[in-house]
Amino acid sequence: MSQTFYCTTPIYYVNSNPHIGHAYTTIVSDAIIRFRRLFGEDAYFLTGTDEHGQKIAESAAKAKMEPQAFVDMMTQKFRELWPELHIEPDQFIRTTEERHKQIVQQILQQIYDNGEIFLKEYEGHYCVGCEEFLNESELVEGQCPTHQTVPEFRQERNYFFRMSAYQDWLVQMLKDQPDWIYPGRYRNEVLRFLENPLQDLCISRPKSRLTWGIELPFDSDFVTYVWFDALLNYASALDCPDGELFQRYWPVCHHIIGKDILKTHAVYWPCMLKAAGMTPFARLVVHGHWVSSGSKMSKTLGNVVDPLAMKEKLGVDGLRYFLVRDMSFGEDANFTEELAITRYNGDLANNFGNLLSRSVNLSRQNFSESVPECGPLTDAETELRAQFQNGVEQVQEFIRQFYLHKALEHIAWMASQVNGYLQQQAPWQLAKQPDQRERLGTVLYTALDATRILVGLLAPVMPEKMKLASTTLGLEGLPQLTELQPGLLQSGTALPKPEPLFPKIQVPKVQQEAPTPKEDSAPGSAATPLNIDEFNKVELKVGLIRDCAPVAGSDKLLHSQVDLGEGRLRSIVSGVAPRFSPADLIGQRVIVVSNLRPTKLRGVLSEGMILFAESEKGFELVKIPESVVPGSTVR
Ligand code: ME8
Repeated sequence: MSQTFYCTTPIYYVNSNPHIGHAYTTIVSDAIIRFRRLFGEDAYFLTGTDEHGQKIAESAAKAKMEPQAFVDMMTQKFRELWPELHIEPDQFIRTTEERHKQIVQQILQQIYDNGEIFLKEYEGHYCVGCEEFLNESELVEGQCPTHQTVPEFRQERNYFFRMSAYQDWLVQMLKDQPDWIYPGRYRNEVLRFLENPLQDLCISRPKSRLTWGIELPFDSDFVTYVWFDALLNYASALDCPDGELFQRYWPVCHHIIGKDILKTHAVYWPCMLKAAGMTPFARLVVHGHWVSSGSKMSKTLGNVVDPLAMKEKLGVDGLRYFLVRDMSFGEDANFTEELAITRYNGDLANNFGNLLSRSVNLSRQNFSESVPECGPLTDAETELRAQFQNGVEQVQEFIRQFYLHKALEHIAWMASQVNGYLQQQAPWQLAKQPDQRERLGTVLYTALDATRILVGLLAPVMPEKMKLASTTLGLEGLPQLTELQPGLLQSGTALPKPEPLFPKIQVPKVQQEAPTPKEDSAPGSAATPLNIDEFNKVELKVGLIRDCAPVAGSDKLLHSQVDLGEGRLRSIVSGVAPRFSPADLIGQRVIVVSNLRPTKLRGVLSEGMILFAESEKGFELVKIPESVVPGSTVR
């Protein structure tokens, strides 16, 4: 029997339209599911909408609509968006569905009967944005740090869930299963939160204040707190506790969420499950936020990017690729149109697209529009084949670790290896030499065959474009996992005329190109002395290199994502590829000139300069101790 896998997204609030953050989590989950299916697993994918609570009731009132009519209208926007983004959930759940309400009531009753829910007088600070009471210690200058609003002070009788009783159990779970909350920094954040005593959780709202919710089964004067209702969607969608889906998928439940809802998922949810006598989820996988000008993008803050508008620019699959590739999983990432187009042009138009079109076109021209025969292999082909064999395993490993950005980085590297191979073998020259025909066939076969493997690896992220690419390679369908090994392309397969898969996009002209630097002064000559005011104009900062990859089509350039403590990563290109591999640089603390005018190198945005010391090996890293935080000034 094949291995099972269950992946959920948060169910999104329907108080306003879906935005790029919602699209991100859902696209990442969809890609994970497609990868798992490629690996032969039986994978199930759930998403949906969260439709109760004060925030929704207020939005409905603003829209002058009944809550039910309002949520019926809004949920459609999410449901209809997903297919447009090539997202194919197995199920879409709404918390206003009768089956969900019944399960919430059953579980509440069960926990109440177990004596874990009690009535108490309560006062506290309620943030409607979070739909949560916040402790004094969680407020920043009296405001909710996530929504930057002053919470309402409330005093009322409410039902409480005895969450404090589960603190020791939860801490032990986190210690026993280090990967349970992933990546580790979020596990550590939860452990730090649990260093303080865990409070009991208020799980009701009096109907005198809010009627838009699920009635408590043991007191009709109250409705259920929206988070207690919403979290249960993950189990109610599978017909817990006896449904066949629940039996099959609950033990392999993976929740993918943004870091904004870590506490509810990592603390409230496992305690609720434990109290209801259910096993906790298998894993909580947490990603960072897309930020815009240093602030989180969110509906409440009103600085959101519309996914449909970006889809018009990059195409759906181009947008999916950019989102998955450019967010280092777990970290925040900056969203700008320019970065998105730069990534698209670099990885898709220049690297992969160019590889596909030139290998197909050259084969069509020279081998009667079909895949040539592969002759004897030289070291160059053997090495490329080995890189691809390892590459497929490496990509699988990254996906299983939820390092999706690394998987795509590796695939882009594999594509650039094939482009490098073509550059070296120069089939366009071989084509001019009649005695090199067999060799020409071998080179083009190798390039086409490698491209076929890339198509299979990229299909979970770009399903539609890769279907087209596989047609361009004359394949009947997308390659399966067992076919992702070199040498399986059938010689003689007809190659249809390729359509450009990823036409290049013009980058909007927001920044001027930097002026060409003056020639270096002659060796041995003294540089012109600067006065201190002139020197002070140069801003030097400590940067942490979070990610690094070769620039497609260049032997010299490396493209780093550098954390300067600005709430986003800077894109910086350095000409040090002959000396360092990306792995040498990732994780290093370096000095960055941070106020250089941004420029483009080989089409890649560079927003600063990493300083290296010249040496007999070319360059050395100027390392900064780990105790120095990214963004520190160097003087
Ligand atoms: O919190 N960057 O719903 P929500 C990346 N209904 N992802 C983002 C993002 C951003 N800037 N902004 C939002 C809720 N997201 C609850 C969830 S689950 C039982 C209940 C994504 O509409 C990310 O996944 O506010 C985040 O966790 C989620 O949307 C919050 O969606």
